[in-house]
Amino acid sequence: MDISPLQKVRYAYQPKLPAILRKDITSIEAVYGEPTGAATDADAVKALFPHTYGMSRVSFTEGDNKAVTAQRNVGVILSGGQAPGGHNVISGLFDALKAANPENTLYGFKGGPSGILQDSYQIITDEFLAPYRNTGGFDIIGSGRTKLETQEQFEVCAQVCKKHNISALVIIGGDDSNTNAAVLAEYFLEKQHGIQVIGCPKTIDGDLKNESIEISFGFDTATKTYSELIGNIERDANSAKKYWHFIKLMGRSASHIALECALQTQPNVCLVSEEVEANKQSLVSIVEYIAKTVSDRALDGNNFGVVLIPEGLVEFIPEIKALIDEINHLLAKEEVAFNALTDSAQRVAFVGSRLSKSSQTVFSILPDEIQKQLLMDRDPHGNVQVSRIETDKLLSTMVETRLKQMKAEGSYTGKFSAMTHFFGYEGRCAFPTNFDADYCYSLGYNAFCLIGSGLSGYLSSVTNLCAPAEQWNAGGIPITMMMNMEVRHGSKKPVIKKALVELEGKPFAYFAEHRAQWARKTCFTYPGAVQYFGPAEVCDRTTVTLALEQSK
Ligand code: FBP
Repeated sequence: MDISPLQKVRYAYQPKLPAILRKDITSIEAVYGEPTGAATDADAVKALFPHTYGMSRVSFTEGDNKAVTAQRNVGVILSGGQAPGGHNVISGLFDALKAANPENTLYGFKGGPSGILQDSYQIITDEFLAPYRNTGGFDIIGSGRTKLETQEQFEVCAQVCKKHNISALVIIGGDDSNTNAAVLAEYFLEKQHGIQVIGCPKTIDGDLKNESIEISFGFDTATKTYSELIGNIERDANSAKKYWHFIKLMGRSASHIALECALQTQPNVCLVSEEVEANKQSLVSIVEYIAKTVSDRALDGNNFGVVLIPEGLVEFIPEIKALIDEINHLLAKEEVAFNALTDSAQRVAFVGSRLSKSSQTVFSILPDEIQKQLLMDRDPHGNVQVSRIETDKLLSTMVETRLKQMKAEGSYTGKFSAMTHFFGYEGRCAFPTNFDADYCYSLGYNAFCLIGSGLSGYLSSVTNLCAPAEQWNAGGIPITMMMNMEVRHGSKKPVIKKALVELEGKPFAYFAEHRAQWARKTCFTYPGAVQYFGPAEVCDRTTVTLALEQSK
């Protein structure tokens, strides 16, 4: 592998662990807290998870755990979209496993969950792992979006594990992958296969969180990477003073990424999907709001600005949400007839003619390209692939049209020239920040401690993240406590409840307090590139979201 100078020096970085995980691994003991429930729909979740529902929270403290040294083989799977730090989860897991017993073996299943189904694996050794430590990406073993959901698949997993004498699996994934981890843990217990399952909270989207999972890994690095780019664009806009930049940001349904980037860069507009939904804002009113901001700034001679758009926005605009729901049901019901059509115009006509009157009207005002994008394949979990819907272009085009009307009416006199961008993939494999490097290594190390304590159906939890790493707490929470029932592919399923932006939360409140000023004036802030070496206040700072959430 050809390596860059930064990659070379990052190999030498020693990730920081919480104090408790720095102890001799045989003296890290699990302490059990209160039994847990579910996010909502407790009875339904309990009925589906008789062996893993209601388990207690766990924290680690100094004590005695000689049992951790028993020889064991562990399998690891990277699941779903890339997030910076995945390699460090594997590094932490590997180091803990070898600290417990040098005879232990780590199997990395290749290409995501399909790797275990196909028994495709890589034995992780120190030499193999070395070039991946503290680097971004999931290329060490690859990732994938195959969903482990049928009993047949679970049984294949059990047989593959037995073949290699694997007694524990670590699944590194987001909400959907950890939902699968919980179902698999339940199945292994029911069938008495003797295979533990532990999840690790991954996703740049930041939507897998609660009080025990303060943030999913990758959010820190991804938002800092996007914020650097947004800051650079803001400075360009403020220098040339001739463009409005519409920037769509990855993040699926939740607007955590857009909000965090807004807090870091202070753009003129940042849409927050959760607020759009709460206020039942229509597409037309969103366009009106942006057009008004553009025209107000034009009064001051500022024909430039920056608009941030969360990628999931369309799903939260009430009339478009209703349209998407109808399309989802329709595509699930008429899958065969729809898939038989190969021409995209025919597909649009097929769907258009089967919609309710109100959804037909909404569908018809959308530009052709957006209509087609709404019909693209669902992901394996039945979600619309929001990252492929060009909301940035939709909004900039509609704002331009509205400004032309305003000009004709005499209420707008400025110049409007728009550029569109989408920041997503460029943030998912960046070198993890010091925070993500430390956090991920700790999550992996901690995952092995949960295995060594005989637990299954737990999510690795490291908390108190605004404090220096040595003060972090380590433990685990039952995955079932994050679950509720939701409609997927047309029927109700138990899934981890997505954590959306809370409109009563401190990060949104701070944004709401400042946005009018950021809209009219030019208050851009320029975060600059992620720094790996230098003063701690630059290199080790957490996100603004986390800092505000944990502020007293
Ligand atoms: P995960 O939920 O799997 O972590 O996905 C993160 C994500 O980057 C989303 O923000 C985005 O919508 C999606 O992946 C894109 O998926 P793909 O990589 O399949 O294009």
